[in-house]
Amino acid sequence: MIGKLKHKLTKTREGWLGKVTAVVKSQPDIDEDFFDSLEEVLIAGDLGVNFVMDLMDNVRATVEELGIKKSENILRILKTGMLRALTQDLQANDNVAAGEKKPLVIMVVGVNGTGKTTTIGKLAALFKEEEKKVLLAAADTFRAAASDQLEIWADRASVDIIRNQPGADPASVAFDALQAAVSRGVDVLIVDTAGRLHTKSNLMEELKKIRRVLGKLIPDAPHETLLIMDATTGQNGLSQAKQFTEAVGVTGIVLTKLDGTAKGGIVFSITKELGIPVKYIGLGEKIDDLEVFNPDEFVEALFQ
Ligand SMILES: Nc1nc2c(ncn2[C@@H]2O[C@H](COP(=O)(O)OP(=O)(O)O)[C@@H](O)[C@H]2O)c(=O)[nH]1
Ligand SMILES: [Mg+2]
Repeated sequence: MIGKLKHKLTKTREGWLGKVTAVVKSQPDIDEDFFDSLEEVLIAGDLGVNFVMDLMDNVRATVEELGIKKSENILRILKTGMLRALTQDLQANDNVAAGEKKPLVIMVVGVNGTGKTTTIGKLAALFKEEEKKVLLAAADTFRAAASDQLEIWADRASVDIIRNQPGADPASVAFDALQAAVSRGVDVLIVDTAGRLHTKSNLMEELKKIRRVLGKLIPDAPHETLLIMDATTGQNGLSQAKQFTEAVGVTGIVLTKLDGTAKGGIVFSITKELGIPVKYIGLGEKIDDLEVFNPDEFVEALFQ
């Protein structure tokens, strides 16, 4: 597991950890210059200014407290600080647990191209592995190709799908799918949604309507609303994310495309800026390229 993660995070690790290591080598003594250089490479590494400020406070305090003089000790301190940042202030990082609710209803939201449909396919496969009965709802009816794409993933994961004509009311597709999920004894219903409509405010209204309609059949549905974020957009993804979290009550983030980007440090600013846990990470385009996010393993893989 760590091996794969380590491999997939190569670019992120090389992007800033390599630079931290270089700073440590060229500035063996911890002084103000060293702290400045360290702060600079962390900010350049897409960790987010606010996160880096907090982290630096934490690092300075630890250095002082322990009387550390040599910069070679800094990686260990950074690692501890980063792990703490990912786990503090968040409730237990409970992952979507099928079984407590039946059907467990997961709504998937996010900007076009972030990886919603792909992630749904991968999630379906994960639940199938747990021997859950899965149903997909193609409520992205805005683009004609979207339902076809979801159907391909449904086939790959060997799960059923409820779809309608392009242009059909997304909320009615979601409603039909939830009815089908109840009558077929489905364990997990995953609802795909559009990432773009004619205007952004329409999209948010549409997503709210889907939520309301689901809640009419099962009052606490959707039980989980996953926002899909593309790691390659770095800090820019955060303002988009805020729009979704304000409008539709996001309960967890899935950070996709962590393979092949140097911007994986975005994980830290997501946690800091949104206060919503990252629950899964996407590490590629294949069906098994999705992992439950584990902060310990993630930080371990980053520093190896
Ligand atoms: N490398 C990589 N590509 C991904 C990942 N997740 C999705 N993609 C790709 O991103 C593109 C958009 O994905 P899609 O699921 O259609 O996004 P949607 O518009 O949000 O539904 C596709 O080419 C996917 O193969 C990932 O974790 N890693
Ligand atoms: Mg899609």
